[in-house]
Amino acid sequence: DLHPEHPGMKAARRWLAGGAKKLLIDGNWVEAQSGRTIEVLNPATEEELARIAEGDKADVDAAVAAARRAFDAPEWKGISPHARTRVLLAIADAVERHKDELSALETLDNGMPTWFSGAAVNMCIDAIRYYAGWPSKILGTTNPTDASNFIYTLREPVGVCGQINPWNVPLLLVALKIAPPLACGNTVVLKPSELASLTSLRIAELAQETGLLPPGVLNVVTGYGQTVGAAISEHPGIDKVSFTGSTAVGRSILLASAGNFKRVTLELGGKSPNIIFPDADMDKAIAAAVNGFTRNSGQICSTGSRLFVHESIHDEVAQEISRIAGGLKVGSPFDTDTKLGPVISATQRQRIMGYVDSGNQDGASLMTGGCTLGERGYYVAPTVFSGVTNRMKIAREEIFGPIVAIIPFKDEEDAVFQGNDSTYGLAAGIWTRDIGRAHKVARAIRAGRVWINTFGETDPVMPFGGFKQSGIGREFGIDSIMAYTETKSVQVRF
Ligand code: TXE
Repeated sequence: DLHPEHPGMKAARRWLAGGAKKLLIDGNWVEAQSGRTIEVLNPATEEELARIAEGDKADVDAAVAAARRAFDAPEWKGISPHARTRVLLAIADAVERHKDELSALETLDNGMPTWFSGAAVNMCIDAIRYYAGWPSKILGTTNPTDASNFIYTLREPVGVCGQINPWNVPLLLVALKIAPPLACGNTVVLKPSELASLTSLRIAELAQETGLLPPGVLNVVTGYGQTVGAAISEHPGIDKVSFTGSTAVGRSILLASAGNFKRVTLELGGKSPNIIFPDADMDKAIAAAVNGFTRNSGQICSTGSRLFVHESIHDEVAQEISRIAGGLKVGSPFDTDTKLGPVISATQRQRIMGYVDSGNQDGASLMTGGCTLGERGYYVAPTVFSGVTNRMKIAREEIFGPIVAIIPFKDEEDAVFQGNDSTYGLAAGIWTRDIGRAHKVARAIRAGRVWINTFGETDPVMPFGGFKQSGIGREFGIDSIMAYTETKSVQVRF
């Protein structure tokens, strides 16, 4: 099962054959101090794919010390913004040259279909290049005052940044956690998810190979959340922590970070409403709704997991969505016609199946799916529940699997009320041809990102993050630049 037909497979296998993957600390690739490693499984075959170093608190300490030295060193602190631009552009170019290899590696590691890992590498490159443009545009202000004064502000880097990532779209998230802090002149200690660390490690290798990053500017410590992740969030030597992952872990990070009042950015779970009004372009709305919960097998924080459909069309839309979703090919992520690969792990598959049971018990109608598929690999069929009420567990909790809850609504006010009736507020979709209604509902929905007549698109120019329990702060766009800098105001009395 080597998939030689994938253009990046040879290079990916060659890299994997290079032995257990190490930690990047102070510019060197080193084993964990404990010498321990973690077995990484290919979710499509359940076989060992690689071993990564099992870092621990001692390794985090070493990485933080290196990152602090690098932050204070003139080779990084004193350089021109144009030099930081060149560093980021060189990293983006290196990623681009290894695009196919990274796509193959991501699909082996995470199980996402190659069409999605290919798109994710492109998003990664775009995001790095977008932030490569920022260093020379991070402006302070000159502030009005009287004739005896001069007052201005500077935006300065925050310091050492602890970056904790999940496993769902590592290629995009590694760009988001590395490029903005480096653009602003910070240094980084990155912890990818123990379930999917490989592309982050490979990109860190490529970044080091540019020869432009002083040692300690970028460090990577792989390992478990309870050890490496907890050590980062508590560490007195870390100035800021940025975390993407579950709401429960986000809460523990916020508590742990209070010790030294770290700046905190949290991008957490969602239960995003996607609302179809009866005047929508129905073919487009339905196609996007299916894509909105099946893409990456629903393992995306902004998955359109609550689909609100006007009661007058609920039954026919539910039928059509089930027909399309039920026909999507679930299978080897290397088959070019596969739409859904496996989910990340046996544990995740079990959690998802628990929600199928819950939907059935609560009396929702199971229209299609509701089962696992195949004998090997963590495959779950696209699953549609219709006639769901917003009070059911499948409408309240983040499932992170290919399951949609279709919920009828009466009118605009009801759609907004039910859409907002959630502890989450990450994203929302609105489908209507009425431009006034589209903007009115966009304002009324309490979510960090709203799509009108589209769903699930990502662009580095668009800030992303959550209202309510979906997080704190925003990433992407200028918001990341603000999040990775501190304001200093300076007064000169003549
Ligand atoms: O996420 P975790 P898991 C949701 C989704 C999924 C569920 C579980 O519902 O089913 O979370 O996934 C690190 N201190 N999302 O368990 O645990 C961990 O090692 C510091 C939604 O994989 O949040 C990993 O690097 N760090 C989400 C990262 O946190 C800790 C994306 C994320 O893992 C830690 C992922 C601790 N105590 C999961 N414990 C989204 N919406 O984007 C774990 N980690």
